[in-house]
Amino acid sequence: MFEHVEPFGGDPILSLNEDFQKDPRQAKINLSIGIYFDDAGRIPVLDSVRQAEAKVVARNAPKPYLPIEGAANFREEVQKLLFGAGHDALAAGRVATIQSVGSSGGLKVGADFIARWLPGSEVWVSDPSWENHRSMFEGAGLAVRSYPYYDASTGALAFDAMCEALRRIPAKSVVLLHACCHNPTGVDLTRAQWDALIPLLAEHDLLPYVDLAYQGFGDGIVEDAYALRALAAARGRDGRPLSFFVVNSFSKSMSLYGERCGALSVACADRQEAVNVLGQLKFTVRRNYSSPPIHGGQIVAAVLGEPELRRAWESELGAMRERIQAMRKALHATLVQKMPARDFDYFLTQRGMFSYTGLGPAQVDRLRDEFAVYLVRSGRMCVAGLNSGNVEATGLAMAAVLDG
Ligand code: KET
Repeated sequence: MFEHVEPFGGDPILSLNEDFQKDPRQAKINLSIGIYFDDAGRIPVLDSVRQAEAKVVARNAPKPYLPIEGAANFREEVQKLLFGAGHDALAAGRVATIQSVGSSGGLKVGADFIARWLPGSEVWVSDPSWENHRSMFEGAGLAVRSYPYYDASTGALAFDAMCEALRRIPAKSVVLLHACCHNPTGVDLTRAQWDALIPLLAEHDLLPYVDLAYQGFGDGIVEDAYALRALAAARGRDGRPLSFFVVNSFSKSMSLYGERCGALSVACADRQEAVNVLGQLKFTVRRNYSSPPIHGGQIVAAVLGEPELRRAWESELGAMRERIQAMRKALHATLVQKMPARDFDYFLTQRGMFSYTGLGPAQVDRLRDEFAVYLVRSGRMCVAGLNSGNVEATGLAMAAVLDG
């Protein structure tokens, strides 16, 4: 029956993280997976989350199946977080939101919806992007292509080339965009660039699909939602509100990775469309995993909805963001000291958890084999894995690899 089944080639991120766990070397440094570690190298349990969870457990509530679309309080809090309470789009009832199994689950439900209702649409992802984007949309049966994004020669955004390419792609194509903290490059659009891009998308009848996995790690919770709010204010070619998808995640922002908390929201032109879209998202979920889990979503809803917990979370998230920035500075300082002729300013200008180091696969392999420093082979470094105990060693190892 299964003789023809081929071995799994492994995942460029998750398999590497598994290899790291197995590495017996004491002084190993994990800068591979996109996880925030604290200064002691541990995955933090946020205080706000711990308190929220205690409240959820104390309720001693029964555990029925959630509705297919997820818990109402969770969905409402997500909408307010993304768009701002009282936003016109929410008041108009034109946003359909489902609770998803991580934002990955939301991405796939959205991809399945597109495959069913916009079957000829191609999906365009940035070059480069999170490796799993391509894999997920292809897994839904969609053709995936890429648009220019990162200019390796300057380390900056190739914004003109990006716009030029998007002007030429077929109408109704899906354009995958990172709202902030681009994975893997750490290079984001400025507000002015979003303001220029959005009318272009509308004019060419393209469907934006925004991935917001790192809200709060760029400039702040509200600041990092700028693209969403600008999209929500935009009009399509027909003069009606622009339609777009957004998936968001609490894996990183609440350090809730394994609870798989995320959501998919679809902004529609009007309330009736939103009702129909929500219905079809439910149908997709029902014949896939039926309904999402309760526990993590209730923790998120409590953190977002209870003012004291919310304040505590915002300050904890702010501290994570600042710690990453401090690590960027520390790494930069070591590298500049070792190699003063070289430009390492990109570590300071790139945003969020990741930096694209420009190291090639052979250099990444050397870092791992000789120095036990793990990066993704694309040269992506998770800066959130640096801490005061390993940042200098990382800088010295990088300098050694760059030198030889
Ligand atoms: N989108 C992006 C851009 C992203 O980086 C991740 C995870 C996800 C979605 C999925 O997150 P979820 O936990 O399903 O809400 N990225 C890290 C982990 C992974 O590859 O799964 C990473 O890039 O290392």
